[in-house]
Amino acid sequence: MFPSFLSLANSCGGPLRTMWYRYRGGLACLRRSPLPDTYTLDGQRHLSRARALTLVAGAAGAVTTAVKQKTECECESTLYANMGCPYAVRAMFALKLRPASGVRIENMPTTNQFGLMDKWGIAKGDVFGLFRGKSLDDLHRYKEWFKREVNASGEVPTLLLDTGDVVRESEIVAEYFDATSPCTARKLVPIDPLDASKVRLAMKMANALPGPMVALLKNQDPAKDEEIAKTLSAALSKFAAVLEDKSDFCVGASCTLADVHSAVFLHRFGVVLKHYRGYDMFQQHPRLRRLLDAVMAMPEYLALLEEYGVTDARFIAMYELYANNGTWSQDGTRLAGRGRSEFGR
Ligand SMILES: N[C@@H](CCC(=O)N[C@@H](CS)C(=O)NCC(=O)O)C(=O)O
Repeated sequence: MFPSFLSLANSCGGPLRTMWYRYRGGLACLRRSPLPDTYTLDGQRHLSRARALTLVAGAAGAVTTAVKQKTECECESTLYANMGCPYAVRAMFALKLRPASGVRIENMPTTNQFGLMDKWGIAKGDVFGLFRGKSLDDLHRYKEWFKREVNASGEVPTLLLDTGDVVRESEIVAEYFDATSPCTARKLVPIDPLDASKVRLAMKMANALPGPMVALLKNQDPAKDEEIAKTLSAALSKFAAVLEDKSDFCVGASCTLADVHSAVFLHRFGVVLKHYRGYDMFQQHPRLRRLLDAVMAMPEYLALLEEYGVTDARFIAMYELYANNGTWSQDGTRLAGRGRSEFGR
């Protein structure tokens, strides 16, 4: 029955096709409703699988009932994200810039956060206070469910659509928001193909940044700082070289996907590399300071920072595990690697 309805819907187009997608979304929602009500982390109501199945049994396959079921399911798109992760923040920032209704954000713990929370407990290890009132067991089960049912890589950002489809990879999720937002105020990917190509080029150059940023922060051998910083600086130069010279944003006079892509990394790694390694990314690259300042003055970015209580101190606390490369004291109570140090010392 399903395939024949699909072909009918496809051949008729319009309302029937919409109905099919809604119906399919309803089913996907049921498939993806694996947790009893008590298990959800956001306090919102989700039907348990058992309750959903009971309702489906009553529906007896009627399309209209299934569509109604979807409404009862309160299915909407869910962005699994986390302020602690710069990739996830790309998607969160893009959603602020290109809003859409019906997208709710769920905080999904990262492996890095578990690294702190498993040792220190949630009260101290959950630096952004994303998981207050939850137990570690709940969080681990939640993450396992996420890997099993939504994204096997366990990565944020991941966007689960109300159809059951999954959109993943930060720049792709960000671009999805850009393409689907009903908001007409700005586009993150310019309509003009030449401008769009410049955005892509800047993003491609920015892809070389996270590797050496993380490497420098995790580096436990001061003698290797110089070499890693050289690689990082070369990547920063290549990125800066393709940026707009008539404005402080990457391309054109306003924020594009390239700014979303790069600024979230410049922001937090600017802070933590200075704190933990005495390395100032912006000293040799003032153009990148201007880019970051332009983004940090945007109301949408400021709103995001305020919503999650982002401060330099919190970034510093969150990246302590990296700065020690995950080395703990023997009694497991404190981080005991290199931690904070001068550059090269
Ligand atoms: N290439 C991915 C990278 C995303 C990523 O590495 N996210 C990290 C957190 S910053 C993650 O979720 N890792 C899996 C985990 O922590 O379990 C993207 O651009 O979205």
